[in-house]
Amino acid sequence: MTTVRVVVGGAVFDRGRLLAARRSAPPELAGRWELPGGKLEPGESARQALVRELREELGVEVEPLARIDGEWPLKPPYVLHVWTARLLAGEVRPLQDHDELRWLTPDRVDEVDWLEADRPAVAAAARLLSAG
Ligand code: DCM
Repeated sequence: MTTVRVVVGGAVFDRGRLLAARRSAPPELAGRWELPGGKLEPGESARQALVRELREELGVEVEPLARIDGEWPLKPPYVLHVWTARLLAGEVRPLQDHDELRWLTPDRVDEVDWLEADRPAVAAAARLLSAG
């Protein structure tokens, strides 16, 4: 029996925009855009993992807000969960795993080539942003 392992992605909001991050690795994912995040470590909650990953990858502090309904399959045994999060402090910089970052208004989220798994959560995040 295999237990699923959670990768948590952050739909990071700041001043009405959503953060998109372009992956620099591995080669098969490089150039595609994602909601930044990563794997939960043993004993960690999704909120804790998201705060840690975004500190490591982007150099910022975020406050996780709420989980977006749904769970999306990645390479087994991983599944993607997405949480909205608010930027608390710092300027995002691509410190690890990414080579470009972009802040997108909700009408423009389709302008980047999102990884397939992220698309439903990106659409939900854009609806939340549009609703204010
Ligand atoms: N992944 C994804 N969308 C995200 C985060 C991760 O599709 N928002 C995928 C890419 C990798 C796997 O999850 O196949 C593990 O990610 P990482 O290499 O960042 O740990």
